Amino acid sequence: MKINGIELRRIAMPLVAPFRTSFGTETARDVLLVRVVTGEAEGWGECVAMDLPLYSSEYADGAADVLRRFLIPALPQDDVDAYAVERALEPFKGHRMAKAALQTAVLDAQLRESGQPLARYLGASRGRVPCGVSVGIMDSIPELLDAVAGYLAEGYVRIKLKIEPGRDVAPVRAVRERFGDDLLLQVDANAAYTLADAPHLAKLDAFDLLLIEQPLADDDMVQHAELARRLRTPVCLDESIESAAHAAAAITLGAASIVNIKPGRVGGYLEAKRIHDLCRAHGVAVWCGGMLETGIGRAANVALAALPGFTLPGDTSASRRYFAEDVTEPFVLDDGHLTVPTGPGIGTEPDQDRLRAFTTASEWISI
Ligand code: NPG
Repeated sequence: MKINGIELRRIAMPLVAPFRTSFGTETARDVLLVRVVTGEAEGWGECVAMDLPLYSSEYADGAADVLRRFLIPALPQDDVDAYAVERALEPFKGHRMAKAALQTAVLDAQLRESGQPLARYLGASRGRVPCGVSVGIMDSIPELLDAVAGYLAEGYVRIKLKIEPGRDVAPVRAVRERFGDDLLLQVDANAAYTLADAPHLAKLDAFDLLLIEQPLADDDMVQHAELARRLRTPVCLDESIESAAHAAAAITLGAASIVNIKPGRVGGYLEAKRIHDLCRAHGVAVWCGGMLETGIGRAANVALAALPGFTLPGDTSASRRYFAEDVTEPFVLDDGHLTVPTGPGIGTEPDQDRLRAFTTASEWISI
């Protein structure tokens, strides 16, 4: 495959409600999209970097800069496919979210040229995936209970509560008491605690959670292993796992018994699949995380979540969880599940009118 050119496009999408985590509050999604144009097809990739480097070191303007300055110029001239992109970008350190967006756009174009759906290419084993929802930190417990009740009424099969010091045990207790023992419930700390909080975090053991996600700092693999020994609640890693090598280290150390896979965080779907395969071989459950993606990123995540090792419901929520209007056909929950796209590539594309309406900037880079 030969690439003629690449468009970097920015779109601004208002969120239906502010989304608060331990590191900040998102009110809108400023998304960087990558569109790869070949002789026969075009492919889309969504960069999951946020506007501020708070979740990780990457941010949208930085991703656009590294793409135009280093990554796109390093692409091979001919015989381009997703693996060739991965090899060409390998010398550049970090910038996994930027690399993932470019690799995914190339992969999408490649699969559209050959008429193959992404889910089949990755080895998916299901036509629909069960969906969980991530619930942001709320000002009060009644507000939180109302939000959870609303999501359960929509059909979500698992609830994830964002927590932070001071807003952890009480909200979890309230949700467990109100919705009962059968509710699949987990928490996500986004690295807000230290090992000194272990006795406090152990109080969550009483609530029979599926997991606690990323309690400690990203680079605290050894301390996560120590924490895991002190908790009954399984420890799941998100921010700490940026590659299959990190996943292998976490499994060896006992730092995680469950892994959240986000393709953007790990540099793309090829590495995401390697992490899935590694975890599956070790009997470690994985689930698909989310980064407030539009339908473009969501479509690809749903394909990944259909692989056999994804044994826990993911943060693959419906479009309306975040957006009143999505840039693609919206993903709609059906009995708590999303249907895996069956068209070539990611199986969906942006609606041109809506794309235009959301666009704030666009730049074309000829190859
Ligand atoms: O459903 O797309 C989604 C979002 C799920 O909670 C979610 N994402 O830490 O996993 C996370 C979190 C996040 C939100 C990360 C915003 C980065 C920014």
